Amino acid sequence: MPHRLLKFALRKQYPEERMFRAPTELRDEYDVVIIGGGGHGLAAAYYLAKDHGITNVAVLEKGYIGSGGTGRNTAIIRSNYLTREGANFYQASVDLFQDLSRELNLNLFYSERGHFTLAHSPASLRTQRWRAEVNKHLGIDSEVVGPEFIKKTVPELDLSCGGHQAPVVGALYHPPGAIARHDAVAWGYARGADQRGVEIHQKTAVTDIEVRDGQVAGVHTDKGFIKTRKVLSAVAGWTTSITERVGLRTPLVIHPLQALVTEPLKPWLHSIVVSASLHTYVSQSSRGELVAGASLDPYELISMRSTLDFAETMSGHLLDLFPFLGDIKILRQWAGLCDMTPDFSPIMGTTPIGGFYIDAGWGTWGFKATPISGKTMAATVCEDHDHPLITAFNLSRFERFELVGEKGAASVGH
Ligand code: PYC
Repeated sequence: MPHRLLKFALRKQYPEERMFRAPTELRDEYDVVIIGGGGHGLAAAYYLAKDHGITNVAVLEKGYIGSGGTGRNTAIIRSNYLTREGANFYQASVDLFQDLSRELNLNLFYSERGHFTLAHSPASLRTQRWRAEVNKHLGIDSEVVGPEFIKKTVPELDLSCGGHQAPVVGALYHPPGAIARHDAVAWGYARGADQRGVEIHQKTAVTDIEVRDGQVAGVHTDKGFIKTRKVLSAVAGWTTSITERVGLRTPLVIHPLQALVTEPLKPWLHSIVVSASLHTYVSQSSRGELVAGASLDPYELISMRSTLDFAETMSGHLLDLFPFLGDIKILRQWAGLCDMTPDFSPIMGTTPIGGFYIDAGWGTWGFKATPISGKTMAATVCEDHDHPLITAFNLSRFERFELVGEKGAASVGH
Protein backbone atom coordinates (compact mmCIF):
# COMPACT_ATOMS: atom_id res chain seq x y z
CA MET A 1 0.00 0.00 0.00
CA PRO A 2 1.40 3.46 -0.85
CA HIS A 3 2.95 5.43 2.07
CA ARG A 4 0.77 8.42 1.30
CA LEU A 5 -2.44 6.42 1.61
CA LEU A 6 -1.28 4.82 4.88
CA LYS A 7 -0.26 8.16 6.33
CA PHE A 8 -3.61 9.80 5.65
CA ALA A 9 -5.70 6.73 6.34
CA LEU A 10 -4.32 6.49 9.87
CA ARG A 11 -4.85 10.15 10.75
CA LYS A 12 -7.84 10.93 12.96
CA GLN A 13 -8.32 14.27 11.27
CA TYR A 14 -8.05 13.88 7.55
CA PRO A 15 -5.75 16.72 6.46
CA GLU A 16 -6.36 16.50 2.72
CA GLU A 17 -8.75 19.00 1.19
CA ARG A 18 -11.94 17.25 0.08
CA MET A 19 -12.92 17.25 -3.62
CA PHE A 20 -16.48 18.17 -2.62
CA ARG A 21 -18.40 18.90 0.59
CA ALA A 22 -20.04 16.14 2.61
CA PRO A 23 -23.35 17.64 3.76
CA THR A 24 -24.70 15.81 6.81
CA GLU A 25 -28.34 16.90 6.62
CA LEU A 26 -30.82 16.92 3.78
CA ARG A 27 -32.75 20.13 3.19
CA ASP A 28 -36.56 19.96 3.46
CA GLU A 29 -36.97 20.83 -0.20
CA TYR A 30 -34.93 20.89 -3.44
CA ASP A 31 -35.79 22.17 -6.90
CA VAL A 32 -34.41 18.94 -8.39
CA VAL A 33 -33.48 15.59 -6.84
CA ILE A 34 -31.17 13.36 -8.87
CA ILE A 35 -31.16 9.71 -7.91
CA GLY A 36 -27.77 8.17 -8.65
CA GLY A 37 -24.32 9.64 -8.09
CA GLY A 38 -22.69 8.07 -11.12
CA GLY A 39 -21.22 10.01 -14.01
CA HIS A 40 -24.61 10.66 -15.62
CA GLY A 41 -26.31 11.95 -12.45
CA LEU A 42 -23.33 14.10 -11.50
CA ALA A 43 -22.97 15.49 -15.02
CA ALA A 44 -26.68 16.38 -15.06
CA ALA A 45 -26.24 18.16 -11.71
CA TYR A 46 -23.20 20.02 -13.05
CA TYR A 47 -24.98 21.24 -16.21
CA LEU A 48 -28.17 22.11 -14.30
CA ALA A 49 -26.05 24.48 -12.24
CA LYS A 50 -23.70 25.68 -14.96
CA ASP A 51 -26.00 25.98 -17.99
CA HIS A 52 -29.31 26.75 -16.27
CA GLY A 53 -28.43 28.33 -12.92
CA ILE A 54 -30.40 25.66 -11.01
CA THR A 55 -28.32 24.98 -7.91
CA ASN A 56 -30.87 23.88 -5.28
CA VAL A 57 -30.20 20.32 -6.35
CA ALA A 58 -29.48 17.15 -4.35
CA VAL A 59 -27.70 14.14 -5.82
CA LEU A 60 -28.62 11.06 -3.76
CA GLU A 61 -26.24 8.10 -4.00
CA LYS A 62 -26.89 4.97 -1.98
CA GLY A 63 -23.21 3.94 -2.07
CA TYR A 64 -20.33 6.20 -2.98
CA ILE A 65 -20.03 8.25 -6.16
CA GLY A 66 -19.02 6.30 -9.24
CA SER A 67 -19.55 2.95 -7.50
CA GLY A 68 -21.98 1.62 -10.12
CA GLY A 69 -21.59 1.49 -13.89
CA THR A 70 -19.28 4.51 -13.90
CA GLY A 71 -16.54 2.67 -12.03
CA ARG A 72 -17.16 -0.68 -13.69
CA ASN A 73 -16.85 -0.05 -17.40
CA THR A 74 -13.84 -0.22 -19.69
CA ALA A 75 -13.79 3.53 -20.37
CA ILE A 76 -14.10 3.41 -24.16
CA ILE A 77 -15.28 6.56 -25.95
CA ARG A 78 -16.40 6.51 -29.60
CA SER A 79 -19.14 7.80 -31.87
CA ASN A 80 -19.15 5.23 -34.72
CA TYR A 81 -22.81 4.29 -34.27
CA LEU A 82 -25.23 2.97 -36.85
CA THR A 83 -28.21 5.32 -36.78
CA ARG A 84 -28.31 9.04 -37.42
CA GLU A 85 -29.77 9.61 -33.93
CA GLY A 86 -27.15 7.46 -32.20
CA ALA A 87 -24.17 8.75 -34.16
CA ASN A 88 -25.11 12.43 -33.74
CA PHE A 89 -25.71 11.94 -30.01
CA TYR A 90 -22.41 10.16 -29.33
CA GLN A 91 -20.47 12.57 -31.54
CA ALA A 92 -21.76 15.43 -29.39
CA SER A 93 -20.42 13.48 -26.39
CA VAL A 94 -16.99 13.01 -27.99
CA ASP A 95 -16.91 16.75 -28.71
CA LEU A 96 -17.53 17.50 -25.03
CA PHE A 97 -15.05 14.85 -23.86
CA GLN A 98 -12.27 16.36 -25.95
CA ASP A 99 -12.34 19.56 -23.88
CA LEU A 100 -13.51 18.10 -20.57
CA SER A 101 -10.17 18.00 -18.70
CA ARG A 102 -9.87 21.74 -19.25
CA GLU A 103 -13.52 22.43 -18.43
CA LEU A 104 -13.40 20.44 -15.16
CA ASN A 105 -9.81 21.49 -14.41
CA LEU A 106 -8.91 17.87 -13.76
CA ASN A 107 -6.70 15.53 -15.77
CA LEU A 108 -9.09 12.87 -17.05
CA PHE A 109 -6.27 11.12 -18.93
CA TYR A 110 -8.34 11.46 -22.08
CA SER A 111 -6.30 9.66 -24.68
CA GLU A 112 -7.21 9.32 -28.36
CA ARG A 113 -6.13 5.87 -29.51
CA GLY A 114 -8.01 4.91 -32.65
CA HIS A 115 -10.67 2.21 -32.40
CA PHE A 116 -10.70 -1.00 -34.46
CA THR A 117 -13.83 -3.15 -34.72
CA LEU A 118 -12.44 -6.32 -36.27
CA ALA A 119 -14.46 -8.30 -38.77
CA HIS A 120 -13.92 -12.06 -38.97
CA SER A 121 -16.43 -12.70 -41.76
CA PRO A 122 -17.84 -11.06 -44.92
CA ALA A 123 -21.16 -10.54 -43.11
CA SER A 124 -19.49 -8.66 -40.30
CA LEU A 125 -17.49 -6.59 -42.81
CA ARG A 126 -20.76 -5.65 -44.48
CA THR A 127 -22.10 -4.21 -41.20
CA GLN A 128 -18.84 -2.31 -40.68
CA ARG A 129 -19.17 -0.83 -44.19
CA TRP A 130 -22.71 0.24 -43.41
CA ARG A 131 -21.54 1.94 -40.22
CA ALA A 132 -18.66 3.62 -42.05
CA GLU A 133 -21.02 5.05 -44.69
CA VAL A 134 -23.48 6.36 -42.08
CA ASN A 135 -20.57 7.83 -40.11
CA LYS A 136 -18.99 9.52 -43.11
CA HIS A 137 -22.34 10.97 -44.14
CA LEU A 138 -22.61 12.57 -40.68
CA GLY A 139 -19.03 13.85 -40.71
CA ILE A 140 -17.70 11.20 -38.30
CA ASP A 141 -14.19 9.96 -38.99
CA SER A 142 -14.66 6.26 -39.71
CA GLU A 143 -13.65 3.90 -42.52
CA VAL A 144 -13.27 0.25 -43.40
CA VAL A 145 -9.63 -0.88 -43.53
CA GLY A 146 -7.99 -4.08 -44.72
CA PRO A 147 -5.71 -6.57 -42.94
CA GLU A 148 -2.49 -4.81 -44.07
CA PHE A 149 -3.50 -1.56 -42.38
CA ILE A 150 -4.51 -3.39 -39.20
CA LYS A 151 -1.21 -5.31 -39.10
CA LYS A 152 0.79 -2.14 -39.65
CA THR A 153 -1.02 -0.28 -36.86
CA VAL A 154 -1.27 -3.16 -34.37
CA PRO A 155 1.68 -5.43 -35.32
CA GLU A 156 1.21 -7.63 -32.23
CA LEU A 157 -2.25 -8.73 -33.41
CA ASP A 158 -2.38 -12.26 -34.82
CA LEU A 159 -4.77 -11.84 -37.74
CA SER A 160 -5.05 -15.60 -38.11
CA CYS A 161 -6.21 -15.93 -34.47
CA GLY A 162 -3.84 -18.88 -34.24
CA GLY A 163 -6.26 -20.91 -36.37
CA HIS A 164 -8.60 -21.16 -33.35
CA GLN A 165 -11.08 -18.59 -34.73
CA ALA A 166 -12.01 -17.26 -38.16
CA PRO A 167 -9.22 -14.92 -39.34
CA VAL A 168 -9.56 -11.15 -39.35
CA VAL A 169 -10.61 -9.98 -42.83
CA GLY A 170 -10.88 -6.24 -42.17
CA ALA A 171 -12.10 -3.73 -39.63
CA LEU A 172 -14.03 -0.56 -39.04
CA TYR A 173 -11.41 2.00 -38.04
CA HIS A 174 -12.45 5.08 -36.05
CA PRO A 175 -9.43 7.31 -35.35
CA PRO A 176 -11.11 9.50 -32.67
CA GLY A 177 -11.85 6.42 -30.48
CA ALA A 178 -10.46 7.20 -27.03
CA ILE A 179 -10.19 6.13 -23.42
CA ALA A 180 -10.30 8.17 -20.21
CA ARG A 181 -10.13 7.64 -16.46
CA HIS A 182 -13.72 6.87 -15.55
CA ASP A 183 -13.44 7.67 -11.83
CA ALA A 184 -11.92 11.06 -12.65
CA VAL A 185 -14.90 11.90 -14.85
CA ALA A 186 -17.28 11.27 -11.93
CA TRP A 187 -15.09 13.18 -9.48
CA GLY A 188 -14.59 16.09 -11.84
CA TYR A 189 -18.32 16.51 -12.38
CA ALA A 190 -18.94 16.08 -8.63
CA ARG A 191 -16.48 18.82 -7.78
CA GLY A 192 -17.81 21.16 -10.49
CA ALA A 193 -21.41 20.64 -9.32
CA ASP A 194 -20.47 21.06 -5.66
CA GLN A 195 -18.58 24.29 -6.35
CA ARG A 196 -21.79 25.66 -7.89
CA GLY A 197 -23.91 24.79 -4.83
CA VAL A 198 -25.25 21.30 -5.63
CA GLU A 199 -25.36 18.95 -2.61
CA ILE A 200 -24.01 15.42 -3.03
CA HIS A 201 -25.37 13.01 -0.42
CA GLN A 202 -23.53 9.70 -0.45
CA LYS A 203 -24.82 6.69 1.51
CA THR A 204 -28.35 8.03 1.08
CA ALA A 205 -30.84 5.55 -0.35
CA VAL A 206 -34.18 6.38 -1.92
CA THR A 207 -36.91 4.24 -0.40
CA ASP A 208 -39.93 5.63 -2.26
CA ILE A 209 -41.13 8.39 -4.55
CA GLU A 210 -44.30 10.29 -3.77
CA VAL A 211 -46.55 10.99 -6.77
CA ARG A 212 -49.78 12.99 -6.28
CA ASP A 213 -52.29 13.41 -9.12
CA GLY A 214 -49.74 12.30 -11.68
CA GLN A 215 -47.07 14.74 -10.48
CA VAL A 216 -43.94 14.06 -8.43
CA ALA A 217 -44.33 15.53 -4.94
CA GLY A 218 -41.29 14.25 -3.09
CA VAL A 219 -38.78 11.55 -2.34
CA HIS A 220 -38.56 9.30 0.72
CA THR A 221 -35.03 8.40 1.74
CA ASP A 222 -33.46 6.48 4.58
CA LYS A 223 -32.64 9.92 6.02
CA GLY A 224 -36.13 11.38 5.76
CA PHE A 225 -38.58 12.91 3.30
CA ILE A 226 -37.62 15.60 0.76
CA LYS A 227 -40.16 17.78 -1.00
CA THR A 228 -39.46 18.24 -4.72
CA ARG A 229 -41.40 18.52 -7.97
CA LYS A 230 -38.60 17.19 -10.19
CA VAL A 231 -36.81 13.86 -9.95
CA LEU A 232 -34.25 12.51 -12.38
CA SER A 233 -33.51 8.80 -12.17
CA ALA A 234 -29.94 8.06 -13.32
CA VAL A 235 -29.21 4.72 -11.69
CA ALA A 236 -28.30 2.41 -14.59
CA GLY A 237 -28.73 -1.22 -13.47
CA TRP A 238 -31.07 -0.24 -10.62
CA THR A 239 -33.53 1.62 -12.87
CA THR A 240 -36.35 -0.88 -12.56
CA SER A 241 -36.31 -0.60 -8.75
CA ILE A 242 -36.88 3.16 -9.15
CA THR A 243 -39.43 3.06 -11.97
CA GLU A 244 -41.51 0.55 -9.98
CA ARG A 245 -41.92 3.26 -7.33
CA VAL A 246 -43.72 5.55 -9.75
CA GLY A 247 -45.64 2.79 -11.52
CA LEU A 248 -43.74 3.19 -14.80
CA ARG A 249 -43.23 0.15 -17.03
CA THR A 250 -40.09 -0.10 -19.15
CA PRO A 251 -38.80 -2.89 -21.39
CA LEU A 252 -35.47 -2.98 -19.51
CA VAL A 253 -33.78 -6.26 -18.59
CA ILE A 254 -30.70 -6.32 -16.38
CA HIS A 255 -27.69 -8.48 -17.23
CA PRO A 256 -24.21 -8.49 -15.67
CA LEU A 257 -21.19 -7.72 -17.82
CA GLN A 258 -17.71 -8.71 -16.73
CA ALA A 259 -14.31 -7.16 -17.29
CA LEU A 260 -10.76 -7.48 -16.01
CA VAL A 261 -7.41 -5.72 -15.84
CA THR A 262 -4.00 -7.34 -16.10
CA GLU A 263 -0.81 -6.46 -14.33
CA PRO A 264 0.81 -3.29 -15.76
CA LEU A 265 2.99 -3.66 -18.86
CA LYS A 266 5.22 -1.25 -20.73
CA PRO A 267 3.15 0.62 -23.33
CA TRP A 268 2.70 -1.55 -26.45
CA LEU A 269 -1.01 -1.42 -27.36
CA HIS A 270 -1.70 2.02 -28.75
CA SER A 271 -5.13 1.31 -30.24
CA ILE A 272 -8.44 0.05 -28.88
CA VAL A 273 -9.15 -3.39 -30.36
CA VAL A 274 -12.64 -4.87 -30.44
CA SER A 275 -13.71 -8.22 -31.81
CA ALA A 276 -17.46 -8.57 -31.82
CA SER A 277 -17.17 -12.22 -32.87
CA LEU A 278 -14.87 -13.08 -29.96
CA HIS A 279 -16.91 -10.88 -27.58
CA THR A 280 -13.70 -9.12 -26.60
CA TYR A 281 -12.48 -5.52 -26.39
CA VAL A 282 -9.11 -4.46 -25.05
CA SER A 283 -7.07 -1.31 -24.55
CA GLN A 284 -4.03 -0.38 -22.49
CA SER A 285 -4.58 2.16 -19.73
CA SER A 286 -2.27 5.04 -18.88
CA ARG A 287 -1.05 2.84 -15.98
CA GLY A 288 -0.04 0.11 -18.41
CA GLU A 289 -2.76 -2.37 -17.44
CA LEU A 290 -4.66 -4.11 -20.21
CA VAL A 291 -8.35 -3.40 -19.68
CA ALA A 292 -10.52 -6.04 -21.32
CA GLY A 293 -14.18 -6.92 -21.27
CA ALA A 294 -16.69 -9.36 -22.66
CA SER A 295 -20.31 -9.33 -23.77
CA LEU A 296 -23.22 -9.64 -21.37
CA ASP A 297 -23.58 -12.70 -19.23
CA PRO A 298 -26.37 -14.66 -20.95
CA TYR A 299 -28.75 -14.54 -17.95
CA GLU A 300 -30.73 -11.80 -16.23
CA LEU A 301 -29.25 -11.12 -12.81
CA ILE A 302 -28.60 -8.26 -10.43
CA SER A 303 -25.17 -9.27 -9.19
CA MET A 304 -21.74 -7.71 -9.42
CA ARG A 305 -19.76 -10.87 -8.78
CA SER A 306 -17.28 -11.94 -11.39
CA THR A 307 -16.78 -15.58 -12.37
CA LEU A 308 -13.98 -18.02 -13.14
CA ASP A 309 -15.77 -18.94 -16.35
CA PHE A 310 -15.40 -15.34 -17.54
CA ALA A 311 -11.68 -15.18 -16.65
CA GLU A 312 -11.08 -18.41 -18.55
CA THR A 313 -13.04 -17.48 -21.68
CA MET A 314 -11.67 -13.93 -21.78
CA SER A 315 -8.10 -15.18 -21.41
CA GLY A 316 -8.65 -17.64 -24.27
CA HIS A 317 -9.91 -14.91 -26.58
CA LEU A 318 -7.14 -12.47 -25.62
CA LEU A 319 -4.63 -15.18 -26.48
CA ASP A 320 -6.35 -15.82 -29.82
CA LEU A 321 -5.69 -12.16 -30.66
CA PHE A 322 -2.37 -11.62 -28.83
CA PRO A 323 -0.67 -15.00 -28.27
CA PHE A 324 2.41 -13.45 -26.61
CA LEU A 325 0.33 -12.51 -23.53
CA GLY A 326 0.48 -16.07 -22.21
CA ASP A 327 2.47 -15.21 -19.07
CA ILE A 328 0.65 -12.01 -18.16
CA LYS A 329 -1.30 -12.11 -14.90
CA ILE A 330 -4.84 -10.93 -14.28
CA LEU A 331 -4.82 -8.35 -11.50
CA ARG A 332 -8.54 -8.11 -10.80
CA GLN A 333 -11.93 -8.78 -12.38
CA TRP A 334 -15.42 -7.48 -11.70
CA ALA A 335 -18.96 -7.25 -13.04
CA GLY A 336 -21.23 -4.30 -13.71
CA LEU A 337 -24.98 -4.15 -14.28
CA CYS A 338 -26.29 -3.36 -17.75
CA ASP A 339 -29.86 -2.18 -18.23
CA MET A 340 -30.59 -3.41 -21.73
CA THR A 341 -33.26 -2.11 -24.08
CA PRO A 342 -34.70 -4.09 -27.02
CA ASP A 343 -33.15 -1.71 -29.59
CA PHE A 344 -29.80 -1.13 -27.81
CA SER A 345 -30.46 2.61 -27.51
CA PRO A 346 -30.93 4.48 -24.23
CA ILE A 347 -34.20 5.64 -22.67
CA MET A 348 -33.97 9.36 -21.98
CA GLY A 349 -36.23 12.26 -21.24
CA THR A 350 -39.69 13.09 -20.00
CA THR A 351 -42.17 10.42 -18.90
CA PRO A 352 -45.96 10.30 -18.47
CA ILE A 353 -45.42 11.20 -14.79
CA GLY A 354 -45.12 14.94 -14.30
CA GLY A 355 -41.68 15.89 -12.99
CA PHE A 356 -40.22 12.38 -13.38
CA TYR A 357 -37.35 12.13 -15.85
CA ILE A 358 -35.42 9.06 -16.84
CA ASP A 359 -31.84 8.45 -17.98
CA ALA A 360 -31.50 4.69 -18.41
CA GLY A 361 -31.02 1.78 -20.79
CA TRP A 362 -27.32 2.40 -21.13
CA GLY A 363 -26.53 -1.25 -21.61
CA THR A 364 -22.82 -1.64 -22.22
CA TRP A 365 -22.23 1.85 -23.67
CA GLY A 366 -23.06 4.39 -20.96
CA PHE A 367 -19.67 5.79 -19.99
CA LYS A 368 -19.01 7.36 -23.37
CA ALA A 369 -22.33 9.24 -23.15
CA THR A 370 -21.62 10.80 -19.75
CA PRO A 371 -21.09 14.45 -20.83
CA ILE A 372 -23.88 14.61 -23.40
CA SER A 373 -26.40 12.72 -21.30
CA GLY A 374 -25.69 15.16 -18.45
CA LYS A 375 -26.07 18.17 -20.71
CA THR A 376 -29.22 17.04 -22.51
CA MET A 377 -30.91 15.70 -19.36
CA ALA A 378 -30.18 18.96 -17.53
CA ALA A 379 -31.84 20.89 -20.37
CA THR A 380 -34.77 18.45 -20.40
CA VAL A 381 -35.34 18.73 -16.64
CA CYS A 382 -35.05 22.50 -16.77
CA GLU A 383 -37.42 22.99 -19.73
CA ASP A 384 -39.69 20.00 -19.00
CA HIS A 385 -39.29 19.17 -22.67
CA ASP A 386 -36.99 16.66 -24.38
CA HIS A 387 -33.76 18.17 -25.71
CA PRO A 388 -33.69 17.83 -29.55
CA LEU A 389 -30.71 15.42 -29.43
CA ILE A 390 -32.68 12.91 -27.33
CA THR A 391 -36.26 13.05 -28.62
CA ALA A 392 -35.74 9.74 -30.47
CA PHE A 393 -34.77 8.05 -27.18
CA ASN A 394 -37.99 8.84 -25.28
CA LEU A 395 -39.61 5.87 -23.51
CA SER A 396 -42.74 6.32 -25.64
CA ARG A 397 -40.88 5.03 -28.72
CA PHE A 398 -41.64 1.48 -27.63
CA GLU A 399 -45.41 2.15 -27.75
CA ARG A 400 -45.03 3.82 -31.13
CA PHE A 401 -42.80 1.02 -32.49
CA GLU A 402 -40.26 3.64 -33.50
CA LEU A 403 -37.13 1.87 -32.34
CA VAL A 404 -33.60 3.20 -32.82
CA GLY A 405 -31.78 -0.04 -33.73
CA GLU A 406 -28.18 0.13 -32.56
CA LYS A 407 -27.45 -3.56 -32.01
CA GLY A 408 -25.09 -3.57 -35.00
CA ALA A 409 -22.97 -0.88 -33.34
CA ALA A 410 -22.60 -2.64 -29.98
CA SER A 411 -18.96 -3.38 -29.35
CA VAL A 412 -19.57 -7.07 -28.95
CA GLY A 413 -22.32 -9.49 -29.92
CA HIS A 414 -25.03 -10.00 -27.30
O1 PYC B 1 -19.94 0.23 -26.75
O2 PYC B 1 -17.87 0.93 -26.89
C1 PYC B 1 -18.75 0.19 -26.42
C2 PYC B 1 -18.36 -0.77 -25.40
C3 PYC B 1 -17.13 -0.95 -24.89
C4 PYC B 1 -17.24 -1.95 -23.98
C5 PYC B 1 -18.52 -2.37 -23.94
N1 PYC B 1 -19.20 -1.63 -24.83
